[in-house]
Amino acid sequence: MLRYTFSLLLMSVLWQLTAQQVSLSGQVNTQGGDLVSNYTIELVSATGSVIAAQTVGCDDDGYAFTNIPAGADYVLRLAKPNFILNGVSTFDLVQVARHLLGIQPLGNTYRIRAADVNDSGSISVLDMTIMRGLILGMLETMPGENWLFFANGNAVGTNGFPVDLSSDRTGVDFVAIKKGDVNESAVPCN
Ligand SMILES: [Ca+2]
Ligand SMILES: [Ca+2]
Repeated sequence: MLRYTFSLLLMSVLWQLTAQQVSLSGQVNTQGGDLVSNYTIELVSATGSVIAAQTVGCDDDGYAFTNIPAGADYVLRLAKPNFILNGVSTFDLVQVARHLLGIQPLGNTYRIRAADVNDSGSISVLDMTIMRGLILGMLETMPGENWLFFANGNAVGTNGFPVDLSSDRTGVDFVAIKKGDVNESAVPCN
């Protein structure tokens, strides 16, 4: 019996030692297809532990994780700390005003989301007031996150983006938008 138990234990240890390891890679781009950098990306386990983290710099061609234990319940979390006025100018303010007045709709879900700087779910004069305050230096922070990430057209929430790593994955890509920048003039490497 003891020998049987020992054999089982040995098999379990051997299985864990040889457990499949996988890799994961992808890019973050603007909606126009420009590579975005200077962001952090974390791979988080089902129990909430950060398995791996990476800061992607201007010279990097996307993110890449290797030697990850295979599993189906990972999530990716992204964040891009950035100076708040990157890409935000009076030109954006005019575009938002024209959208609100019905003169020229922003016409694109990413742009519409970028204009909703207070994360209220709609564009209003309040968003314009915040943008104006930022441009004039009267405000130093924006409500919520500065940059937002999307996968397959859907916003990646604070819980992260679920990713199945039962096998190697490539091309797990995201689109990033800078809040307040409706004409995509933000420098993506900043
Ligand atoms: Ca709003
Ligand atoms: Ca802009």
